[in-house]
Amino acid sequence: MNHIEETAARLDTAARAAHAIAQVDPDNQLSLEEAYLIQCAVVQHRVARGNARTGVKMGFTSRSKMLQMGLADVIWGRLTQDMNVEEGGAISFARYVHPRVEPELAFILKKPIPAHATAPEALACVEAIAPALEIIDSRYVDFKFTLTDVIADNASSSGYVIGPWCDPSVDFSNLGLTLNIDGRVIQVGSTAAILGHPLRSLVAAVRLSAASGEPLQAGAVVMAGGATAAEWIKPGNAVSVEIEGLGQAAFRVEGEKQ
Ligand code: OOG
Ligand code: MG
Repeated sequence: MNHIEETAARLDTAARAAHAIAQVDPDNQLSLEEAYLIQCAVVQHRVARGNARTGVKMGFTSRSKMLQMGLADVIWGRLTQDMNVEEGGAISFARYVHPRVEPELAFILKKPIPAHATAPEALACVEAIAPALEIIDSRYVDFKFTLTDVIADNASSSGYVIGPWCDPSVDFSNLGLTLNIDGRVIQVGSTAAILGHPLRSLVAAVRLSAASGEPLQAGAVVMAGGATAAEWIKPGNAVSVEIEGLGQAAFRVEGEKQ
């Protein structure tokens, strides 16, 4: 097994066993290209177990997230069917290492988007937008990583919850949003935090996917990135996001309270 395959297998096993592992590239020896090759191989393990690809997620598209994690480059990751958590449903805490949640906006496409589409051209291919939550779960000890570490770990992706699909012709450039845990507002923000306009995140997702030879298809979901810092979640938590004019998405965390 080569280094890429061996590292991917370690990350995949860590995700399945919900065990933290040591960083795979603490000294930044890998190139970005190698890190994405590892990510691609990690996702192939999931696909080989029968999980279809459902779309992509963007990371570090807001200043809050960049500051929280100490990294300033936009990254992307691949979503699979098993990561989709039913809206209003529950996740089992035991299946995660140390999960966090963040409020996002999701897109779903009605047509493939050309690789170099402008923002208006990309918007014309969007079927709908929705309030969404991303559950991130780094497979690394203490949720600590370098840029190449987190890319290899599929950008910490582990779950996503999508609320009601809404008409994308509304102006969603600056919608107020809250992240709520157990009935308390825990983060307040705006969709404008996502690269100034979430559509910019979609344009970047289109470009990056096409550049890696996997252009986004009709039906693909794109998670635009956290609009605020992420929050830890624990067994018993009821979590929701509310975006002005779009509605809510929610889930519960099941498991033994510590
Ligand atoms: C990496 C993933 C970042 C976002 O929305 O910015 C991300 C992490 O914070 O663990 O999903
Ligand atoms: Mg995210």
